[in-house]
Formats: sequence, structure tokens, C-alpha cells
Amino acid sequence: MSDHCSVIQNRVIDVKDAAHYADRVNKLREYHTSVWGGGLSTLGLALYQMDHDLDAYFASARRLNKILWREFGPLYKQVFSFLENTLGNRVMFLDGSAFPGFHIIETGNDGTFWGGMPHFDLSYQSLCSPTFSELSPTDQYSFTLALQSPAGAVRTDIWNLEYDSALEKYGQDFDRMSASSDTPPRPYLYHPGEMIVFRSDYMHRIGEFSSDTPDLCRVTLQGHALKCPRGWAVYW
Ligand SMILES: O=C(O)CCC(=O)C(=O)O
Repeated sequence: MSDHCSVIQNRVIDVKDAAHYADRVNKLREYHTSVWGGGLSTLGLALYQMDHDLDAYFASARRLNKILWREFGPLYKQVFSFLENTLGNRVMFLDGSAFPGFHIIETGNDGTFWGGMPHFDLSYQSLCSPTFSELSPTDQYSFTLALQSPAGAVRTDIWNLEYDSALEKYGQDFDRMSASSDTPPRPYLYHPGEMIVFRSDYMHRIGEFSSDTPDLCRVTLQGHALKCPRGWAVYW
């Protein structure tokens, strides 16, 4: 299924496998990190959390990629095969960068997670490894695979607003919050085992959700695919 801002939504793994991997993520709690608090933890460390310190990002990738590969190797293979069919070229890890990792989100005391900040996934611009110099940074997709969905509520909100158009419309230092209130986003609801793939330069955010089972987190696999001459290079 594909529509405005090139969103593709499809099943990648079955519900049973999604539950199995969510369970693995939950059990690897000793490796969870909460950089910003607010109910959001990660397994793996994303570039957007570390783009001020690339040495630390690459060091963390070296340490955590081994664990992620050991625990989720077969999942990465299924995701890569899906992306190859969807994006139409070879998919590989971006050398030295963090493997796709997991967002683990719990609700606050009021039983609600009020949603993430509207943003564009442009963190690749700070990547300056030798590999990056051969990439074409104009083409990048982001993907989210739902693994555990409290109250059936994994939702991503995507605005029909591309970064370059936003710059033209609102100016260089535009406020994403006020841009986001100009037009409503389109909510994409998806279920464990399903993935959405969308252009990284469209404004989006983690959708809000409520749950009356606070122990049941929203668990998703996250990553980005950058177009390069040899195919699509995947990182987080
Ligand atoms: O999990 C989602 O719904 C979207 C995640 C997101 O916005 C991101 O990782 O940049």
C-alpha cells in the first residue's frame, strides 16, 4: 500500500515472531538506555541521540552491534529481504554504523504517552565516515516495524510536509511545533509484524497512545536506508 509522501505499509513477520522478538527486547533490559527520559528507552543507540559525539556513536555501535546481531540476526535478514523487495536494490549495513535498534516506550502515570516531537530524520548529515562520502544523501527512507503494541496502538503521524518545502514556507529556523499545527498529520496505525517505510524528509512523529497495562511497552524496530551506488545502506 503506498500513498502521499511515499508511505508503504506491509507485513514483514508474523504475529508470533513479533511477540518473540518483543520478548527478547524486554529481557535485554540491562542494555536499555534512556537518553532523554520521558518514557522512551532504546536498545541500541541511534545517531540522532549521539550526533554531537560521533566517536561515542561509533564506539557504541561496535559494542552493541555484536549483541544485536546475536539476538536478532534472523530478524535483520527478514527486514533486509523486505526492504530489498520494497526499495528495489541490494540492502546492506552502513559500515561501522549502528544496526537498526529498538524504541521501547512506556506510558506515564496518567496511562498515556503524549507522542513524540514532530521532526525530519536528517541525522545522516552529521555522518562523516569515509563510507558517507560515496553516498547520495538525497534519497533516504526511514522504517518502523511494530513488535508490541499496547491496546493495538502503534501509530506514526506523518505530515504531508517535506523538509525543503518547509524551509521555503517557514524559513531557515522554523519552529516544527507551529508548522505541525498548521495542518493535521495523517495517522498510520499498524500492528505487530507490520512495517511502515517512508521518506525520511517528511515531518513525522511517534503517535500518542494510552494503555491501562503500564507494564506493556510499545516496542518497535527502527532504522534508515540511505541510497548509495552499491544499493541501500542501513543504519540507525
Ligand atoms: O516509531 C515511530 O512511530 C516513528 C519513530 C520516529 O519518528 C523516528 O525514529 O524518527
